[in-house]
Amino acid sequence: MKTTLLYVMALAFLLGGCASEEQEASGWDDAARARLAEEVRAEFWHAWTGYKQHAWGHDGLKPLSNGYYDWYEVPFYMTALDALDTMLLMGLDDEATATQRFLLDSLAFDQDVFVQTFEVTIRLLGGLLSAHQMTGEPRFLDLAENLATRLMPAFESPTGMPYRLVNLETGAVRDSISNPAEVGTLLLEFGTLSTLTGNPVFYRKAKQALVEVYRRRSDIGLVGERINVETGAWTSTTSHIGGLIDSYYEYLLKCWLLFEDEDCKQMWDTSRAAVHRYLAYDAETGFWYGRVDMETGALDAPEFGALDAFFPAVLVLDGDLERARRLQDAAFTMWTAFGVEPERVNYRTMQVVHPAYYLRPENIESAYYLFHATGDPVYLDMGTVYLESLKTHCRTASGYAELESVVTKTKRDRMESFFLAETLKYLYLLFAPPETLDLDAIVFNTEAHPLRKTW
Ligand code: DMJ
Repeated sequence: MKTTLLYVMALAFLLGGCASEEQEASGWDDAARARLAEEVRAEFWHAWTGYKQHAWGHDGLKPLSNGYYDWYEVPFYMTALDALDTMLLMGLDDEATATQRFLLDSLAFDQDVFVQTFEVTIRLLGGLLSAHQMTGEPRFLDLAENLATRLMPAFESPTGMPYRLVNLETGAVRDSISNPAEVGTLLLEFGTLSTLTGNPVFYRKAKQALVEVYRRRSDIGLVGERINVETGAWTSTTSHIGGLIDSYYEYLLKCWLLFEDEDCKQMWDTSRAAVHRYLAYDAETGFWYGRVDMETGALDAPEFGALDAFFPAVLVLDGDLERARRLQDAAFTMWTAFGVEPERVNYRTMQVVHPAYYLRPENIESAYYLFHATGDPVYLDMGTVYLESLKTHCRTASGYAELESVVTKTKRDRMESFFLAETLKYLYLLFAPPETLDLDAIVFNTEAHPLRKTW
């Protein structure tokens, strides 16, 4: 990394927003924050250069065997595209320019492969849109439009809810059993594309999909975790805020924040009320959101996990700081109880239900939003714990590895692209000076790609 850049960053901290008295009293002056931001940036550099050395031209790094993996028969450079806007935010400008050049030369979506509509939308389409907005490069927008056009056949189901898989070349579709997250987490990206290209069809299709999930909520206002996009019938009626459902709720609110779409606000307001009423749970161990039956609200399992930990961030955006703080306290307990958070825990007994840690960002993301909203240094303290845990348990010679188990701390040979897109981005932004990114001027998609309202 360039020393001049480091110097400029340090200076920015000194000149930039001063720490509040509360922060200084707790030992968090600007210099302390600058040190931590720089440490996170160095860890990003470590993982990025490992990816470059061992997995360049592929989707992701295998950080134990120093190999690579691809999601499909052809690579889409998932980690490079997912990490690009993080580099830009960290001021790694030369590296970002080189990566941009590589992506523009290499990305091609005319491939005879079935891809996952949701994952490709949040990682690739979201990455292309934020890259376009941050660099002003029109070819990123062309690529985004090309990709989204190839994804469009996914929406041609009897209900308008997209199939999980679509072939980018033939438009053939597969896999009719989907879930609210995969159906309902497309509108920020497709909607942004509509506003930037002037073609409303992307917004219309993605919004219809979201509405079709909402329409099928139960009488008490909850959704299940699996749905057939051809018949519209629920195939699993377990309801919660975790994986398979999580970002459906996130996008109901964020669609209102980004597009001021009143329908989204109304859908969010109704859904939020049901979620608070039936899922929230005060246990001896803290304030949690559990798993219930969507029809009756009867408790299915007192479980919460790494993915559920996005919800304090959503509560902050909703202006509900009281619930956000309490839930974040609980989510942080889940992290510290094991040294790193497990994928799922029983919050009554604090026994692990699913022991893996996939380098997920949500716990950190929520601490970042809470710090932004409150300025409370307790969230900076949390940030140092996350960073130390990651370095202690997940760092390898070439990057960062997931954990098979937070109990044994056995590593797993995979580094997901969202580690660079989200986990280290949120951790960096937590410590970086506020002017690094004006959070009030953007809305993050669920993969932490900032989308700017330019319309
Ligand atoms: C990311 O791809 C997104 O944050 C998604 O919403 C949930 N799963 C991962 C991170 O855990």
